[in-house]
Amino acid sequence: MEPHSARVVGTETGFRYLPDRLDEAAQRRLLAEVERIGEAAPFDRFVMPGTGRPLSIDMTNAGPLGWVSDRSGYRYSPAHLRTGLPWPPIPDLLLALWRELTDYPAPPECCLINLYQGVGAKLGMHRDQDEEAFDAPILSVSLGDAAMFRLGGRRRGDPARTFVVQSGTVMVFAGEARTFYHGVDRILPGTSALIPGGGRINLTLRRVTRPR
Ligand code: MD3
Ligand code: FE
Repeated sequence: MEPHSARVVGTETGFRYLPDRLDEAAQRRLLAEVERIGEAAPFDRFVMPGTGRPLSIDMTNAGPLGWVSDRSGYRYSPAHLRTGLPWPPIPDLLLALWRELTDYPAPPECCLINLYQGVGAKLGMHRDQDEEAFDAPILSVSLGDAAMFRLGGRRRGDPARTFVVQSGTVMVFAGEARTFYHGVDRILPGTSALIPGGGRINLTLRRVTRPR
């Protein structure tokens, strides 16, 4: 599917949309990796800083640094908040994808894994700005049920495009697109048989610290 945003946003912004970049076999391999990661580093329902309100999705991480949230704020942590153990390594398949699709000179440090299950699962419009390496791209991989993804611009009020992201889709946000507001409006249940019981998984690869 060709999202209008590929046209409207334009390649000069650094946004790349690659539907079906992972075939079914690769999707299944990656799902198996996510299940392994989830056993070593159990998914958490983080709460928002300040309000303490829980998010509507579950999260875990792979890599040297994991994105976490609690009442004191968002941050990157070298260890799982409950187990105290380091996060499992980022799967090789994802590191290879990063090397192939970005020209960034250092590997990603965080693979944040978002699990969307149930009708209320969504992610409000936000920017990813907890990283020091703001020049590094972000790479996203979707598995399972399709989602309505919303991509805005640099400012919260900028016009936004909404399009469907399906299992196997890879997106790269580099350059200006790295700063764009984005969110997930809702999941389209029953659109994929990949995940037992349904649901959607999104993996984002991020460079957190500046390479030295
Ligand atoms: C555009 N995840 O984890 S991935 C997130 O589908 C997040 O779970 C969504 O936003 C999800 O922070 C969207 C696509 C994505 C990721 C990072 C971006 C789009 C982005 C950073 C800048 C601009
Ligand atoms: Fe984000």
